[in-house]
Amino acid sequence: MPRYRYPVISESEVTPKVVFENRRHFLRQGFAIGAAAALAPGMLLPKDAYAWADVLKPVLQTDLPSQELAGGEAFTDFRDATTYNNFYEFGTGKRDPEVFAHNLPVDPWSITLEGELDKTGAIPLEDILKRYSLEERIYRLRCVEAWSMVIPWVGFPLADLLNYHGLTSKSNYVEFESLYDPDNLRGQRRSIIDWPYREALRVDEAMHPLTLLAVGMYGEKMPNQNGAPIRLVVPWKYGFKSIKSITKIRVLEEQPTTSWQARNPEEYGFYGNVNPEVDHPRWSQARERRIGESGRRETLMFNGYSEEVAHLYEGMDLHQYY
Ligand SMILES: Nc1nc2c(c(=O)[nH]1)N[C@H]1C(S)=C(S)[C@@H](COP(=O)(O)O)O[C@H]1N2
Ligand SMILES: [Mo]
Repeated sequence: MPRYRYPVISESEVTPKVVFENRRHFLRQGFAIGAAAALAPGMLLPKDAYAWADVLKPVLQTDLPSQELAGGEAFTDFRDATTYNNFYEFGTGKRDPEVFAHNLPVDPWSITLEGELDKTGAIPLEDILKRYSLEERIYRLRCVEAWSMVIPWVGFPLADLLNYHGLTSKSNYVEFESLYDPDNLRGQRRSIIDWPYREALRVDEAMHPLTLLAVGMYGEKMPNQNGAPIRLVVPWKYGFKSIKSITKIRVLEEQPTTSWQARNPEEYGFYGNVNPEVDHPRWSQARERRIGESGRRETLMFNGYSEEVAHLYEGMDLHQYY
């Protein structure tokens, strides 16, 4: 019998309440300053300073959505969701992203679209945001390390972007790349994984209405440590598929290799679907720790989104395609 280990989250790993309150205040204020400065006439600011944040501001609502929308599950504390993170560009410690992600250069930001699309090119994020209407979506995020959170995300379906740019008959896979900038992203000065962080989806997964490009959470623009300014959220897959700080989207005919597959193909498959019946080679996936709770919950097939996504994998052996 294998002995399973679970990552432990100690109480000392989260910031005290006072720091959390300050932090929220700071985030809001910082946002207001950025927006106001860009609008003030005659100021010597670069023309595009916070152009995407200006577009985002009017559509964000700083109130939390009603708890009912979470289907009876409590939201994870904003504090926990922003102080217990995986973002290896800033180091492998759960606190590293909160401590170092102020170095993430988020402005200006653009995404380059390449490959099997009718329209390709580098698009400024503000132009992307102007095209689509943003929605608030409450999704569970289940990390492969057997912890999970419930987060109100703000974003738009990836399908909207792909439809706009036009898929071709050869559009079988969608690959994503995160920012590569070792001067600012200290984790990239070490070969933790094959940088830049790369992830990919099959095109039907990418086009699924649950697949979200998120630009905010908890009614705020995306905190740097959570993948500012734009990240993926694929709620039925392990967290590593939800790639942060996206700079490139490449549509391909052949299935690409992801950074996690390249690092350890036995442990991380291409699909990464949440599946309590397929264990990670070093630990069980049957249960999870919801951040903020003390006990453990049963992990649900496809993270509880079976009704929406199980049909995508009909006839596939999920032990083979993990
Ligand atoms: N670019 C990038 N994206 C990433 C990661 C990363 O290290 N780099 N970690 C992934 C993992 S393993 C998880 S569980 C989620 C965590 O998201 P959160 O920290 O916002 O909860 O981000 C994913 N996206
Ligand atoms: Mo993860």
